[in-house]
Amino acid sequence: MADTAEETPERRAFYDRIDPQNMTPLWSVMGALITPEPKSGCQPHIWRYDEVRPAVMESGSLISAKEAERRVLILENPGLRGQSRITTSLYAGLQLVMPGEVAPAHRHSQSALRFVLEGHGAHTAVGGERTLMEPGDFVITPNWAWHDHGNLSDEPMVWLDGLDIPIVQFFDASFVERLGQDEQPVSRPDGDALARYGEGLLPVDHEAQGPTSPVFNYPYERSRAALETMRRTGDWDACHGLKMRYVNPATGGFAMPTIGTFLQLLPKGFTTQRYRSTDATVFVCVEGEGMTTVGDHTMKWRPRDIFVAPSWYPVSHEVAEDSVLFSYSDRPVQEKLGLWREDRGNA
Ligand code: 1HN
Repeated sequence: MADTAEETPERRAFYDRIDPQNMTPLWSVMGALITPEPKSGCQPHIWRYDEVRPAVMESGSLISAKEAERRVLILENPGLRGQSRITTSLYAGLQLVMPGEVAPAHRHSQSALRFVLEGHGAHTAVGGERTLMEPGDFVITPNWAWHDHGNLSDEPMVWLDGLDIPIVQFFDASFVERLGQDEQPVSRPDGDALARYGEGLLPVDHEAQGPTSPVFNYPYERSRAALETMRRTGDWDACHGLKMRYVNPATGGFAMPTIGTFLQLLPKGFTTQRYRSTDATVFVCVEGEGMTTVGDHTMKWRPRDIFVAPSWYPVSHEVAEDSVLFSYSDRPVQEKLGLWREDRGNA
């Protein structure tokens, strides 16, 4: 198949004639539409927390969480500026909630995850339950669930927001509602969802209420302890070290329908084999220090740094210390559509 058919004066004249009818020839664009492998505008990039933190803190005196509704600095992929995307299909932002502030209750079609970077004890409420958040916690807001955030601690809290905004945008399926109160009524004690659904038990007659995990805070302390116990077997995957997927305990599927989330441990001195997959991935360093090569782009990272690997770019990690990476991607969507592919080692 020719990439682009040759343009002759006769053809050009024809294209010009059909243009007012809102038609255009496939043979001029086919090569760009159907590429032999993924060709993304998304670029490898890193946001170093030390470098971006001052701007996040400065936003705290520029506008209140209430006025902003959500006080967030969007992380825009340099190849996708102006589109509010960190990858082609996903959104990311750094959200700041100052002591005493509330981010008012609303709900929307987009699903959201929070990955806590800084601060202790601020909370988010989902489905009538509050959860206190600590660094490394992975917190979910299912789509169309009321949610509000508050900070009763005496320090700022910053987390990474990950949303499926571009996916919902693609389907033109966005709705939002404001509750009209700062905070939703709290009807369940802290920790109820985790006790009910996250202890290897389920209520005997439990029926899934939707595609999202009923557990909405996966505390880092527990996930980290699991990795530490598992490392004793020394069962390292050549491409991933020890990589776990956050799971919806009611279905065994991903915790969120549109966003796959992962936590991986790479032991000191480990270098992973080159790996590529079609799900562009956002990584967050939780602990340790290392270096990731994405295509021909090498990025050195430390805790709280956020970096991106676009679809089908070869990825290799090399760590100087025991390191933990959280990551998220659109893998559940691609799997459901039969599109997801990976390539281990030969990338
Ligand atoms: C949202 O609701 C939150 O609830 C964060 O914290 C970021 C970005 C776009 C649309 C809604 C939140 C968001 C958002």
